[in-house]
Amino acid sequence: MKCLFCEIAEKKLPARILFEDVHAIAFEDVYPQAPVHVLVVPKKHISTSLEINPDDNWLVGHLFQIANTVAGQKGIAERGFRLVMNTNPESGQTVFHIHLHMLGGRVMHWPPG
Ligand code: DGP
Repeated sequence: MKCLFCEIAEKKLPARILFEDVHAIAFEDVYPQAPVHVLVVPKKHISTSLEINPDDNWLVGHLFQIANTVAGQKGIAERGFRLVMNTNPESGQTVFHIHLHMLGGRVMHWPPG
């Protein structure tokens, strides 16, 4: 079965791309849950956070750095933003290719529900 985020990373499907390098891509979430809702996605296919290998540790750190960059571009770095990675169905994961949600532009609530 085709992976949605692999297809976006390969430009086979459209997305509003905000950042891209050889390792990762960041694009607007199509169902935004906040004024800023960006998905930061590695180009390497990793299904869930449970499949992150020690060799991928740098890549996960890279996703956080990209999220910081995009938060700066969006002007919300100082106000604050939330980074979330869902793992498996009870968390709400629906796309099984890891991605960091970067949410901001409004006050976030806790617990997140
Ligand atoms: P999660 O539930 O954590 O697996 O997050 C998946 C996110 O992906 C969800 O917020 C909606 C978003 N999404 C689903 N399909 C598409 C799509 O085709 N394009 C974009 N840009 N986002 C999508």
